[in-house]
Amino acid sequence: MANSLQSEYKAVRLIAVSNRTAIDPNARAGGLSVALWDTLKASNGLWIGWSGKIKDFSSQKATLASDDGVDFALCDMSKSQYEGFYLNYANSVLWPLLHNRLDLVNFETHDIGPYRDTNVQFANAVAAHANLDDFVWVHDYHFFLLAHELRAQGWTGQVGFFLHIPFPSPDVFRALPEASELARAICDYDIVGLQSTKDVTNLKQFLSEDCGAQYIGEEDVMVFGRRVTIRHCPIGIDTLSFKAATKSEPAKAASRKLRKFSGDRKLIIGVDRMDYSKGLPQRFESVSKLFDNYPETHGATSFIQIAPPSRSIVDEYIQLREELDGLCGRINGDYGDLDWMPIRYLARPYRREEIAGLYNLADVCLVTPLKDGMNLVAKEFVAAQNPDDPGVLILSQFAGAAEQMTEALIVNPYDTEAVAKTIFRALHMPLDERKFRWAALNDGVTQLDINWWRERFFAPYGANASTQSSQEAAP
Ligand code: GDG
Repeated sequence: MANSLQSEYKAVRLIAVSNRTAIDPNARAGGLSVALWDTLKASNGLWIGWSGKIKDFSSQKATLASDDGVDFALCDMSKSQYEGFYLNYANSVLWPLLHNRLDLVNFETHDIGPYRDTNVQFANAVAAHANLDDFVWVHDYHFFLLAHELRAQGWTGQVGFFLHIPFPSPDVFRALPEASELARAICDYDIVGLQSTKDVTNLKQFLSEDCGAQYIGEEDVMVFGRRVTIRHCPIGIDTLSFKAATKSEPAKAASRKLRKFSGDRKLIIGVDRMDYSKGLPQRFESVSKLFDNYPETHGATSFIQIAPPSRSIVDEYIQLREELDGLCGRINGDYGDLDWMPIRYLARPYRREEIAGLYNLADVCLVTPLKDGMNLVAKEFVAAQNPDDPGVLILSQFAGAAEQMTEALIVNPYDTEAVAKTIFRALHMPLDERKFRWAALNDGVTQLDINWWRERFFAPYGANASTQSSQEAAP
């Protein structure tokens, strides 16, 4: 199966399915959109997703559009579907569960019905627009059931799945009342790609303990009478284009603007969707402890956090916003001075080029999620550095990226005292050590980029595929 997968994907059209597509400017801050846009653009593919529109009732008919070499088939949602599928099951049940936050899962009000219905709706859109010899590539936790629904309609074509967020340990996954249904449905995909080796181990363990999966070879399992490939595919960024973005006019303008405000102070940066998985309150506490424990940083160091709000009508996200507003106010109130603002917290999105310019200017980047599938910010920061005077990456051990980016300063984000100490170390790291660490990280980010990720997903022999050139033609 795997051999035919790779040979076919170069010749066939890709059909991507994800909840949000990058045709919607509001969805462009997400890592998934950033990653898929370039991949589809290079392959003249079709992208099926939510139109972003909420209608009185959901229409089963997708609207067609096209933008910059990519075709789109966009499905509307009804208000009750948006609430039941998107806000409730996907983002208040699956998102916290898969990020190990059982305390935040809405078990009492949870209802898989709208999730099932939406997976049927999107499976219908695939069946209406794809041919059997296309390769259907489904993305993320919104669509665990999609291949199962397609198979139920008699679809025999190839369907792959990539999970952008973590797959938790079997005991955490078992807490979901519909764990068996979802696991059964995952097995209707031909290939399942996961971000980290931990995710692969967790899924394999669940399938073997709860679904009787038998392992054949390094990657393949026999389960429910099917052969399924489970592959470790850590996502990368479009490194060359990101490096180019740091040299763009908007990048230079953004860094000039910030430099004017910050003077010659050392700069620490964080860039995250405002999400409880990203560990922002703990990060603010760490910065507060930096100012507590190291008075010499007063007036000499500033922290800038860019945090565009997301899912801002879900309760947990409203609470997070309030918590961050409070923490930032307290820290600036405690430590700030007439001519120095310790924390600049900007709860709004910036252009990709502007973000690239800010990374380039920063001395230290804080990527400290409590749990993260990969984390693209860590890779973008490295790509944006100046080789002669690179900044230092501080990275949570709980980000998928920590498996690859071992030359970063790896921290436990819950241990805020230790993170403060690590920030201080990063601010004073000698140039030689900064250069040495950055060069190793930059090699990884350059070689294992977005093209490498796509090649690896489709590659015939998982681990061996890592030697493939990132310059190979796009499918
Ligand atoms: C999921 C997984 C996995 C952020 N603010 C702005 C902005 N961003 C961009 C960053 C980066 C992306 O958004 C965020 O990357 P993450 O990796 O943190 O992504 P998630 O949204 O959590 O997405 C994650 C990812 O999928 C890919 O598989 O890495 O683990 O959770 O690219 O630069 N972009 C712009 N303005 C902003 O203000 N333009």
